Amino acid sequence: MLKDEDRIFTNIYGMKDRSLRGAQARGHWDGTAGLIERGRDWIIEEMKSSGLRGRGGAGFPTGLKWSFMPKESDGRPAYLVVNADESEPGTCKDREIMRHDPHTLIEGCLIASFAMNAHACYIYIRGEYIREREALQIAIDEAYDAGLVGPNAAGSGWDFDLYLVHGAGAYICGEETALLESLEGKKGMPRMKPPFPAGAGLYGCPTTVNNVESIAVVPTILRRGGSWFAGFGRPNNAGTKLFAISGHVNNPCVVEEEMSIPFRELIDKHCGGIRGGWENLKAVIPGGSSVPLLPASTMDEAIMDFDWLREHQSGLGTAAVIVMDQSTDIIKAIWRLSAFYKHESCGQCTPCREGAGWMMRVMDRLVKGDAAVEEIDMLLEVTKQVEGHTICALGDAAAWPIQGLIRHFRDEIEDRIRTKRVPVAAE
Ligand code: L3W
Ligand code: SF4
Repeated sequence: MLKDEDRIFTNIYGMKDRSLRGAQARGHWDGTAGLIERGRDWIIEEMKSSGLRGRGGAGFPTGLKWSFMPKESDGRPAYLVVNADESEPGTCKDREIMRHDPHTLIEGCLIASFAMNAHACYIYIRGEYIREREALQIAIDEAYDAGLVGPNAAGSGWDFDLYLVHGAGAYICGEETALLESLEGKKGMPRMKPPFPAGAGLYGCPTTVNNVESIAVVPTILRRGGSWFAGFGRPNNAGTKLFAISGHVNNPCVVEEEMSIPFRELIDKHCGGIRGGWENLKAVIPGGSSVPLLPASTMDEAIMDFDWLREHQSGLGTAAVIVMDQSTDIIKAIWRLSAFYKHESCGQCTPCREGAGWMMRVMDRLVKGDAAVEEIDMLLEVTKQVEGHTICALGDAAAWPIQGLIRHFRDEIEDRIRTKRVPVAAE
């Protein structure tokens, strides 16, 4: 288990003073100018050596992403955009950072912006996060008042402005290019990639989009060294990580742990075990609603990191761990996700727009057992027509949960079709 002194988030439970004074007393904003003085190349190399992989779901190496930004300005300004549009069902880790540890994020914004030659950073926060927006704005104002942000930020010689912008409740605005469209004042619809944002992002300028947690860990990584961070977890799965655990555990929570922690240890140490005991576990969605579920038998051995979960046909995603016990109507649970993705599809590409509705309508009937057994394979075929054939990852996200359901719970679907016995809650 991670020791307290190795935790980056010193106030994730909100028990301490989140103001600037409190944050500084816990070591934040310590020697920030000195880190910046060491220069861009040093910062980017240190981030590469830390092994940090993006915490927003895709796990793309952060240092590598930063190195895609132009080294010298070609006349266009560069931007850092922080994706705080945390909307993936089950995911509530960035919320805790913004509520309780906002200065960790703000200091990270300054250092990361400097590393990418950006004088401006936008934090795009989901519209529903009203309290988080208030907490973050108070912290940004404090940082301006203290000279940590603004001209000659933190005495570093770097002029830096930080803007907090809020969305209006669309899940798709968490997709990085839809987010940029929204920031530009347009309808939040994903762009074709390439070009990636580093080549042409906000207002057509070089832009890096990073998740809140990815940026908030930067100052501590640089203060302690990339090799310190790389010392946690397994190779290619480095660092400490926030896990948001919800569902049928005794104590749902958000906790910072070592990457690659066994699933059983995570649940026993931090959540007081599974409701009704381990034998009552049915299935787990280990990384937010977009990744396929895994049955209890697989979770017995599970290692919570990118590679183990990928090798077992799931993913770490946002590390939002949704635990379901035997009382769960698993078909209805996945139907609910299908309804979500259908609702959130922006509709600009046909496989997603039509496929998401089609999949949801078949799921509607499967929940009631009102289908033919052959339709299970037909549904699977539709998920394969959607997967990989769309502009953004929402199409995959609509397909994968259904694939996981069929892979692991086909018997249960067939049984419902044959017997028409529907759990009371599913009616
Ligand atoms: C330059 C290249 N840049 C990739 C950059 C790219 C992006 C990052 C990852 O989706 C996933 C999605 C959700 N040159 C590059 C390059 N990049 N190749 O690297 O890119 P990508 O395309 O792998 O992923 P993505 O489109 O950013 C993110 C999944 O995460 N997810 C969670 C989503 C929800 C939240 C939330 O609520 N906070 O994040 C869970 O699984 O489904 O698959 O920056 O530009 N050659
Ligand atoms: Fe829009 Fe869906 Fe296409 Fe993404 S995959 S661009 S959400 S229609």
